[in-house]
Amino acid sequence: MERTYAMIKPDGVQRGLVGEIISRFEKKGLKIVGLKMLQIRGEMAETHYGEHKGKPFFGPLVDYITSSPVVALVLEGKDAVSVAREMMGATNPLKAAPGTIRATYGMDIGRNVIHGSDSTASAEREINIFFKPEELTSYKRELEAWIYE
Ligand code: D4T
Repeated sequence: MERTYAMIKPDGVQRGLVGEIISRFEKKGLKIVGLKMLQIRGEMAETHYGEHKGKPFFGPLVDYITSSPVVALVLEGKDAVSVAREMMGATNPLKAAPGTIRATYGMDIGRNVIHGSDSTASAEREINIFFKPEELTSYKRELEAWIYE
């Protein structure tokens, strides 16, 4: 089983999409093992988006991600990183496949509602930025046999 980091961005929270988005992950069968709301501040934003430092959209991206609370999630499941990314769709909501979260709820690349780790290495890095080890849970779901063969 793999773990991935997902984050409902400030626009998703402000627009009241938290429940609907979390519900999609739950219905898919991904297991929520970490969940919290937090306000991202400067240094944390720069650590998270460090790879984009120097790009023209970096400043607006940091302003946006720190503008209002986010909801941070750790999701567990078979191929969780790629499963969650597929559910989110392409970075630009106008290019995202129909039915994905970004295609369904987004209109602009700078307001794309959700973030998801793009590899298992990024997932580990991002989970460590946003969660302390003791904030993550490990539990058995009784319905596991109805989700996985
Ligand atoms: P995140 O990291 O938010 O899940 O997005 P992606 O992994 O899908 O895409 P990314 O890292 O390339 O971009 C990070 C973040 O920057 C915004 N962005 C990106 C933007 O505002 N303008 C741009 O031209 C690009 C490439 C959107 C997502």
